[in-house]
Amino acid sequence: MSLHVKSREKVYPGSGGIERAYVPDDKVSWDCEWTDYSPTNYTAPIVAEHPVWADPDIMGKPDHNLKFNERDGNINRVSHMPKPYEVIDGFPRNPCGRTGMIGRGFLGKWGPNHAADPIVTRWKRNANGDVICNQTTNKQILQFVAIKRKDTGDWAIPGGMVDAGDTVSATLKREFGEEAMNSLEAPEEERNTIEKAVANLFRCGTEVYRGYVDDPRNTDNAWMETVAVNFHDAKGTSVGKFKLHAGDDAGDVQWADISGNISLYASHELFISKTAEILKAHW
Ligand code: RP5
Repeated sequence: MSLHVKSREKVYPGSGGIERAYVPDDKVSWDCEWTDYSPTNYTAPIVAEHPVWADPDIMGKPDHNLKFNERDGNINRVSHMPKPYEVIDGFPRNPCGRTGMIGRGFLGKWGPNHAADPIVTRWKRNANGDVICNQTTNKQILQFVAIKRKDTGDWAIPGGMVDAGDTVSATLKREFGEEAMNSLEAPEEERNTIEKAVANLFRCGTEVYRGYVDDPRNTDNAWMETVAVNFHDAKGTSVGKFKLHAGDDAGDVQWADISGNISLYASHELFISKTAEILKAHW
């Protein structure tokens, strides 16, 4: 994972203008001593109210009983990073360095917040059904199911949080169903066929990434991690044949062309570029 970029964006998304403290590139690493570091303390009101998906507030409560770097009841607080994260004065510390903000922002969990990202792909085809190649690289063009996020307006993989006690594979299917399939242009009676096609495609995926996400919601004490899995419909006869409906209330969904020019939410460009590499597609 490269240096924090999105995790240092000045204005915290959805906060109504709360700003992070400025962190220069050379001070991101915790190895660089910085005695004057004065991060903004922000936890969104909705998180502070302690809904079911969020941890209790542990600020000022060093004797809290959250168990970091291990399974804590049905909550997975183990990081996908190679080493356990540090816990300083009772607070988990972001393994990728400073973000200019402490507290949890909009993230529910202290420490890692686990997500899963389903990357559903097909080859781009012309009206005759022939696969289209990029004229410069002469490589086949890949498309993936992209959604437009309501919080930032960025295009993204339709991923979501792994609920307490849930598995990554269940989350991959659920999130794809909720965020992308609901907008399929299909009459009600076709839904069964579509659901079967999705269930089949999701039986066998290729893991393309497991680890930290440079998400704009990250703080020094709470951060996103994910498992991104590719489900490729090589023949375009399964999920790949369904049209996606853009522009309804559920937000935009589309088959987006994959190339090196693509700009996506958080670290999603990295996951998409790895997918293109694995499938030897145009980038
Ligand atoms: C990203 O946030 C992950 O890669 C995943 O796509 C997403 C999960 O958060 P929500 O979409 O549930 O807000 O870091």
